[in-house]
Amino acid sequence: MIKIYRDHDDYVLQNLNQIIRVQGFSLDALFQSTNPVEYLTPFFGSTDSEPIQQKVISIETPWQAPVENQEIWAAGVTYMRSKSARMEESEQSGGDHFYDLVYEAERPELFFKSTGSRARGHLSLVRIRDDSAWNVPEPELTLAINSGGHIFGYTIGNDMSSRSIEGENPLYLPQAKIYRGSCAIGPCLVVGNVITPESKISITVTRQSKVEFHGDTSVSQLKRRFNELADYLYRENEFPCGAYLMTGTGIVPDAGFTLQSGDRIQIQIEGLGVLENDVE
Ligand code: DO4
Ligand code: MG
Repeated sequence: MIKIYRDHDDYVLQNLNQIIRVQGFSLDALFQSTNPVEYLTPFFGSTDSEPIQQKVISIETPWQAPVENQEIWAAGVTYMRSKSARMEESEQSGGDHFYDLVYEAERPELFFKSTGSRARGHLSLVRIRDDSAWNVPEPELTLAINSGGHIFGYTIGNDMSSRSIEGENPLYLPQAKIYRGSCAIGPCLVVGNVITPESKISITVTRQSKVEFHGDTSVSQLKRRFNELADYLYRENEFPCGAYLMTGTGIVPDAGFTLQSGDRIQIQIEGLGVLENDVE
């Protein structure tokens, strides 16, 4: 397992206790490689690599989102909890039936979420829309898929969402999902098979030092297989620099909860670390 952290234009790679700052590394090249581990291994023996201390990698270190020219997409209604929450929020608009249908359908819901330049990294700010009254974070296991459609790694994604806009009309989904500061990715890209059905996903929202919301789930609750989601994304499409695909949320706070400015969001996925962002 190799972890890749992005520090402006530099990259820090970690393989167990070996941590190096590397020159000439490109995420685009990694996502274009047919064998990502083979692409990464020579960096650990290279004279251009500078060994650095373990303490550089701590939860207090800000990192940029590990994204270059990868598009970031998302899957929806892949957990029972997401289906039931969406059906509740859209009952009045008559949109509830669509969520029921897509949960059972062979074709998953997939939507465009962000470009790399718009994505926020670990310890940067995420936003809620000024014209939205009901807002939530969505903690999502995120797949790294190479240009050939092969899943080779994982990261943590936060699919920030407006539930009021989404609930008003399902056709407003892009406005509920895609706005400035609506996507966070990080803290790093993990290359390797680190995720199992037992992997736990959890989220804590802290407001003025008090836990306002906590929830958890596990990957076993995901209704779809990773390859099924990746295959649908790549069907009739091409991703010359690969793509990230958020796999949907299995944790949705009850209707009384909405995010506020100043809230701290911590998303933890076993094997991947913690992605922390405050709300602007
Ligand atoms: O259909 C609406 C969005 C669903 C979503 O983002 C999720 O289930 O995570
Ligand atoms: Mg989502």
